[in-house]
Amino acid sequence: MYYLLALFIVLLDQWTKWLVVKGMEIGESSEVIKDFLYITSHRNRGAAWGMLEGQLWLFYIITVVVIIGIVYYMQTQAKNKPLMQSALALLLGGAIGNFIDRIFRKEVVDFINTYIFSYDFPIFNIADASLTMGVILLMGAMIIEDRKEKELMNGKNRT
Ligand code: KNH
Repeated sequence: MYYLLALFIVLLDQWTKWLVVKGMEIGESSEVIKDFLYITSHRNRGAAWGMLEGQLWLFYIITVVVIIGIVYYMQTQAKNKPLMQSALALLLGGAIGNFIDRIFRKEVVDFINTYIFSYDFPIFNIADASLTMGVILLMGAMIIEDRKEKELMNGKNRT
């Protein structure tokens, strides 16, 4: 079941956050790849880019809605659609990972500090990466499913 993939993501996310919390002071930064990748211990009380700082209740509600939506979607639409199911598993794992932080820490631990996209790209974590990849993969899966249906329909019309 794809829930195992989601569980793996949650465990990986929580383990890396635990390592950062235990092993680093807030604000401390260690270089992984010069001018490219650093591990910087950071906390975020908001959503992406620190939006809606401190609105924890709003985040709880959105996250619960997101999780329910994903599970519902997995059980209905995404049945025997592996690409869509894995995208949903990535989203589920990421959402739960940050949800755990928000419940137990009242903030999210971030540590992946990259300078690829733009100089001031926000520091994020495994859960965010999983969410972002899930969003991209889900959009891809929808496009592919849509194309398949069109071909199927055209095939019927042609015969
Ligand atoms: C990450 C983001 C692009 C755009 C949103 C959507 C609203 C609702 C619940 C969550 C939120 C999200 C979900 C309450 C880092 C499940 C850093 C964030 C996004 C999303 C726009 C911190 C994640 C920046 C807390 C991709 C953010 C970033 C969250 C979703 C890129 C769709 C780079 C990734 C690689 N994370 O949402 O400090 O700002 O870790 O938890 O905000 O709130 O990610």
